Amino acid sequence: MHLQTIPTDPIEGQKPGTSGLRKKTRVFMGRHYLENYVQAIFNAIGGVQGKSLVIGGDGRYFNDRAIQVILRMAAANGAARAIVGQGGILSTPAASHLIRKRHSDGGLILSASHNPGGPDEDFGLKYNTPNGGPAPEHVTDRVHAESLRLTSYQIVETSDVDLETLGQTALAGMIVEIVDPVADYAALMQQLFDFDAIRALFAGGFRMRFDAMHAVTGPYAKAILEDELGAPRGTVVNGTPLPDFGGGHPDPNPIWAKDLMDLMLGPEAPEFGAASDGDGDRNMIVGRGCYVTPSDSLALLAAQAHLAPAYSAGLKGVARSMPTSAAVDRVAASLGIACYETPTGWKFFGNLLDAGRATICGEESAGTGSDHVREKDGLWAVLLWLNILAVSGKSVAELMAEHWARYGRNYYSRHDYEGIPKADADAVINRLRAALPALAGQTCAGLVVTSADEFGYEDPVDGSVSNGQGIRISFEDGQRAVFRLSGTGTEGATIRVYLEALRTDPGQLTLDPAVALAPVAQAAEAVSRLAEMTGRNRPDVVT
Ligand code: VG1
Ligand code: CO
Repeated sequence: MHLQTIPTDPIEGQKPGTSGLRKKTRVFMGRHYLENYVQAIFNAIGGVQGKSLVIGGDGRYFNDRAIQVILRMAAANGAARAIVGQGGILSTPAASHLIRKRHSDGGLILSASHNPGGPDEDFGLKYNTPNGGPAPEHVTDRVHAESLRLTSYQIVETSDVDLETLGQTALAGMIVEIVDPVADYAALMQQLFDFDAIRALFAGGFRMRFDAMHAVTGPYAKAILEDELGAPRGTVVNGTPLPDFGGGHPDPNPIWAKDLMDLMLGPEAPEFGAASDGDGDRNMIVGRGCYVTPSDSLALLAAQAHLAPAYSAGLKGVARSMPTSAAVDRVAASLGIACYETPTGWKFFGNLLDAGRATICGEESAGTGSDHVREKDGLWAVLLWLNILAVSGKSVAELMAEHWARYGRNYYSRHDYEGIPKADADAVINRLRAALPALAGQTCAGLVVTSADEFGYEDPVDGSVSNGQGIRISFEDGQRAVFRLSGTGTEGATIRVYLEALRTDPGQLTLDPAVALAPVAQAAEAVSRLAEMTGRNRPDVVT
């Protein structure tokens, strides 16, 4: 075993996006690519000498190989301890919890989330800070800068570490501790929720299906829902993590979790359905005959969280990403608590959670979470829903109907245009940006624009500023269109168009969402000329 300093050249294209660095797996497997990025992270955080790191991932192809490289590099850079999920597995929220619980100096999470996995698909890696959350922009900027001036990296030459056997071993002076990936997380969930009430719910015949989409939450969901809470065996489907997620996108939405949708909207539907993504931080919620949009789920959870023990004293505040619908704003107003609007990406919630300004946060992309960790948390959202269902005794459809009757309904849909040549996507956004100053007061496809701007955020805790976070155009009557470029794709550019329309009239609460959103969809096209400029007549994915 010996320490090596390997000369290397800076590698272009190591700029982290919305959630860490995501690239084609073969790019990560390319010569020095992973090594450069890991060394850049270590350098950016002032080295890892004497530090402890949590390491784990969603089990996708290359997860295990990458962990071996990271461990050898951490040891070579003088780290004192690596805490690794058994088999290299840790869901993103479980990793966040472990970083916090073990007071470690941060963690490395290997995942490309909901993106497909495999040698020709996607891989990703991100650094989370000691608070358990994704690195904020000033840290990722430093990582990028380090990646551009790197001349060498440190690694020890040694045989592979056994990732399967629980317990401690040594690697070139560094302790490698292999831990059960589920136990600590399951214990945390037990503290937050009324497990007795949920157990009684299942004992009383309540049935659900949890689709783990062949991704990381399978073992967590089986341990908690089936073993702990008494849901029948078979409640969790697709529960074994596979390196290629069974060939699909582990993306919990009505498109990629179609089997679950079909079940829930069909005659054999159980009371409740849920799914989670590749790394376990997203959730989809669907009741019998009733799909719940992520924005509505956030609002409902904020309104009913007091039914769960951890939130019985009320919420300090809530936060949502800018493109997320304003449904939760209406709940916050009624509760008399603050509601923050942040840029897309969980890293922007970190300061609000740390400062105790927000308790529950969420994104329209199926991410919801609270101050129990510093990541969004798929199973947490499912358990909070179960807790609310158990204590209220109501169905998902009843809860949503009552919610809309009280607060109004924010109809919502996101249209994704994928694989657009970057120049074309930039042209659409640049044209829109240039048009913004003259838009207010104009009529677009029959709707009057009430305001139009490009979202910029000043963090209320540390004052840091993030500009260029999406174009938002508000129309009369609570209708809104938002345009932004994805920061997580690995091929071409993805334009996301987010559409919203508020209806408060009791007769307007059960429309077909496509009908409710048709006027704002037309106005969005009129104002952006997206179809005309990209030649795309319809979105690739509608959620
Ligand atoms: C997407 C979502 C965003 C989410 C991010 C990471 O980003 O829109 O809401 O935070 O993915 O999710 P973008 O830039 O492609 O729109 V995931 O589950 O990493 O962990
Ligand atoms: Co994810």
